Formats: sequence, structure tokens, C-alpha cells
Amino acid sequence: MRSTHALVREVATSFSHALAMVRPEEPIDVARARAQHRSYVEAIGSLGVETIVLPADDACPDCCFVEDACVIAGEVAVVTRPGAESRRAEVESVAAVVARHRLLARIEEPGTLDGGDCMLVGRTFYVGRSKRTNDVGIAALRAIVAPLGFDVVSIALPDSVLHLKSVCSPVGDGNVLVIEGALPGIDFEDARTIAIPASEPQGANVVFANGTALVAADAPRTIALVDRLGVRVVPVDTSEMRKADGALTCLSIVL
Ligand code: CIR
Repeated sequence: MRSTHALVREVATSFSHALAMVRPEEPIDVARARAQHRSYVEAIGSLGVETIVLPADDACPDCCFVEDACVIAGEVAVVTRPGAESRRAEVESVAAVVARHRLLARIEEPGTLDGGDCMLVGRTFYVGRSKRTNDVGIAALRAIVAPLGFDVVSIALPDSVLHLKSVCSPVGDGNVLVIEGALPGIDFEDARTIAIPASEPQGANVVFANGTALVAADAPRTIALVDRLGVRVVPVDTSEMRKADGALTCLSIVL
């Protein structure tokens, strides 16, 4: 199915206070992050979608990472309940925009679910059970999407991995990029797993829509692998977002 829209959200003035698993050596440069975000939004336009830009909420330092607020399952959008309490105030403004395009369903307390843990491959959601996403959240997602014809498979993640899509993402027709050695013993049924070098983990998270992939600009070996699949590659630099554990998919919701 062709994607028609992508929702992005501007970078908050407070972005230097965004959550980070490891405090960055160099503090976050908000002006630089904003410049990179503008390039990202431009790159999103190259997917042939209409881009919807939501203003930042300065009370929510992580608000540019919209992916975590909503999971798209066909005609339904599942409004999440993020695992980090500081991020829960982000979801309503995202939901209000997504409601113009999809029916809404919700993850309720005590469930927690981050969009970054939900990877759709074919009709199966692979969902990371992580520090952010709990079993109640995964069961709630299953209850919402199973009647729509989607399966849900949960994957236990080590605490060192923020989200499932920090280490893998789908690209092209039935391929999943995975950082070499990051998900031992996991396969994605009908999809082909393509290992990317552990030396460029930033390559594992790509945005793919309408035949084009946004790939981290500093992941040349991954770019070559994706290019070999016959997928058009648009390199994007979001290194400043990476200081707050943000990759490429987390900066948009593709509808
Ligand atoms: C957080 O810790 O929640 C943010 N600093 C990063 C979220 C990245 N989101 C994503 O990969 N889906």
C-alpha cells in the first residue's frame, strides 16, 4: 500500500534535556539538531508523501521523536502510552493530528508501549519487550490489531537496547536490516534478514516508504547493501539526535 502522509514534529527548545541512555560526551546543540531536522523533513518529502509538521512542545524535550506516540495498523492508529513518564504528555497532540487520517485506539494504564518497539513486517508486528514496552502493552496491542488481521510477536530485548527498531528495521520488499549479532536466534518468518556490520549500528534504522529508504549518511556499508536491493537511498545526517538515542524512524509517523 502506498504511503500518503508523514507526520513530523519540530525540535523543542528544551531538546538538550532529552532522555539519553548515556550522557553524550558533547552536549546536544539544539541549533544543529534543528538544522539536521530540517534536512530530515526535506528528505521525508522525497518519499513522495505529504509532510505534516506539528509544532514542538517545549515542555516535552523528546517531542520530535513522534514515532513513539502512535502505531499505525492499517486503518487504525494505536495511540501509545510511552514507557517513560516524561513522554506521556506528547501523545495527545500527535493523536489529534493522526485522527484526521485514521480511527484511534489506545493503550491504557498499566500498559506501556513505545512506537519504536513496534516493527511491522507484512501482517506481523514484531514488538520489543523492553524497558519502555511491557507485557500488558503488548497484549493490548494484540487485542486491538488481531481483529484487523495482524499477528503480534514479542521479542525480549536486553536493557542495553532502547527499542526494537534501534537494532533493526524493514526495507524494500520483505527484507529486515539487523545489526550483526544484535538479535541472536530471532528470525522474521517470511522476511529475509540482512546483517549490517556491527561497526555501523546507526545503519540499522532506516525509514522505508514508496520504494525509497532514508539511511544514516555515515553508514556507507549499509547504504551499499540497501542500494543493492534496488531501493533508492537518500542519506540523512541526524547525528545530533543520536545523542538522545534518536534514529531515523523515530522522527516520523508514515501513514
Ligand atoms: C527517549 O529516550 O525516549 C528518546 N530520547 C529517544 C527516543 C527514540 N525513539 C525511537 O527510537 N523510536
